[in-house]
Amino acid sequence: MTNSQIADVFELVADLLEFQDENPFRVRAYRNGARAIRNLGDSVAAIVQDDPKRLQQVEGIGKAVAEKCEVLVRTGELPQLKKLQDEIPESVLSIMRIPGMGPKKTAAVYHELGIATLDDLRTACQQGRIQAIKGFGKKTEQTILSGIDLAAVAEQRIYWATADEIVEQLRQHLGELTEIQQLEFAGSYRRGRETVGDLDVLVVASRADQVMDHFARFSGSPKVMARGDTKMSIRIASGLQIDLRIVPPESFGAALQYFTGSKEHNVVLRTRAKQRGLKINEYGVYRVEGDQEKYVAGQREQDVYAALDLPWFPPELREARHEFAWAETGDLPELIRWEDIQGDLHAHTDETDGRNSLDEMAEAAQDRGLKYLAITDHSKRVSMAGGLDERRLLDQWERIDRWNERASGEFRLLKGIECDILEKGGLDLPDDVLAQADWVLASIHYGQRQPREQITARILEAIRHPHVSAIAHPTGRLINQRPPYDVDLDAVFAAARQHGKLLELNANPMRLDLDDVFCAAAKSHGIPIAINTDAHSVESLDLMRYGILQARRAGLTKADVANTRTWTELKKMIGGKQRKKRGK
Ligand code: DGT
Ligand code: CA
Ligand code: CA
Ligand code: ZN
Repeated sequence: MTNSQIADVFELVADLLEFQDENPFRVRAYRNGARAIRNLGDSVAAIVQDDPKRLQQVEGIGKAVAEKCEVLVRTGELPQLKKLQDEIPESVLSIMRIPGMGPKKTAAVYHELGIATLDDLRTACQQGRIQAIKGFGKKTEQTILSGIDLAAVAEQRIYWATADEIVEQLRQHLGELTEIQQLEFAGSYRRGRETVGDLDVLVVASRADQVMDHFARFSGSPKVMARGDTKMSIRIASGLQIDLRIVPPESFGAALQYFTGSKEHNVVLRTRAKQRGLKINEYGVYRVEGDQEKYVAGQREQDVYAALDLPWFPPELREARHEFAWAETGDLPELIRWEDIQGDLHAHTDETDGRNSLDEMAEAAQDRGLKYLAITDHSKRVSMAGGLDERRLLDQWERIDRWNERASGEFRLLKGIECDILEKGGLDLPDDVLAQADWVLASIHYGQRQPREQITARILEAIRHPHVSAIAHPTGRLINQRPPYDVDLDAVFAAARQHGKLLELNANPMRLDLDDVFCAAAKSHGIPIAINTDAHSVESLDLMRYGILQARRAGLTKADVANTRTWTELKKMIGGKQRKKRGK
């Protein structure tokens, strides 16, 4: 079990205990434990193997949580959680996850109105019965209503990053079998979609029955939904379904192509095949001659495409958007890769709400092969995070100057700031301070629910501001949790283009604002995208890969991404058009 899976279990326990109105101290012990484990550099599983007593020395992990970690790691499950789950209807959980609900409010609607499902809750909101409960108002009712739709989706789709963890475990698990000759994960996971509905696994193996028996032992004891000769589906504890298919070697490429999808991409292929007197399915490409079908291709994916006179498509592009038109004219983009990234333009330190010091962040960025890192802590308006006022910011920049003077290599730290765009408009720090920065991000943390005109006007004003380099998280969405701001992105694109400003693709797998479609739109406006981790710790500098994946889905190349440039090049790029505007 990974740390984040263990943390999820404890958070669930905390939620369920709180729902049952348990002692708040007990609830807090589990929440603190979950947070500590999520932030822990070492793997809990490894500590348990090595010396379980060490767990209690971790700050935030008490005796009870430490003992339960041991049980979890050794058995893969927690009896206490099982008991809670028996007592509380499962559908209640999805109510709890709605923004603004939480365990306490969920318990209130459950006990007062007997509401246990999202559908019940929606009806009750529409009938105005929720606002009658103590502690709820008309506004809460509205918030709940808009949250229900998000929650309904969240129930069915998990983050790509979560899917990726499970894929890694399943790869290891199936890797234990020597009977497996080929193994690949297809579906939306392979296409890198930001959320994944279920996993699709393809296998070439000499003994199907053994593979299936082994598959049934993955991750504790999953529920076997269906088992045939070549196909099997399981559901693991988290609720995720995994479809396994065993295919003959001469069909592996065809199956990989077919089950990678997307459905829409496959529809185009089928039509194309027909036009050529061919037939395509998950077994191969066949030439149709009278009532005979002759196998043409199927072993390798590229052969399948070649049989239809098509190049091999990177899976991220297979959404039937532009890929076929590009192939036609030979313009398939060479998609951005992680190795192309030179720097990261959004990172926090322990000066505000980051976990690591400036020195630690700098070292970690160098370890990852980056050539520059912009330190962009929060500005003072974000008081919750201990945002920086002028004095503290200038102090930090002085330390950055000194750091760069001391450093011998090529790597440098950039003097940056994530400057808040105030609710009433305008920036949180004075111009003469911002003028001294290498790199200024502007972003919205407050007033996110303002009406469209107001929030758009605030962002446009920031874009026009001479010292702003880029807009950080331009939509503010949290995938599966919080909808984007009601912002007019067309207006944002137009302004960004006019003023030579960059837009951020936040690489955090729960954020990824801009999404693939918006990134492609930004590109079509000629706006450079900055893929930033928004790292709040050294480990989260690794989030870059999720941003890259989304950028690839948008068809972005190295040239479309600003931080593939050296700092000298990038400085010229943000300086050029912007300085002209300033009349220098
Ligand atoms: P998901 O699981 O909802 O995140 O999305 P996918 O794309 O993984 O969809 P899934 O698991 O239902 O099916 C995997 C792939 O199999 C899908 O991308 C394309 C292919 N496929 C499934 N059903 C059909 C179908 O009815 N027609 C065609 N042409 N392809 C299909
Ligand atoms: Ca799937
Ligand atoms: Ca599937
Ligand atoms: Zn940030």
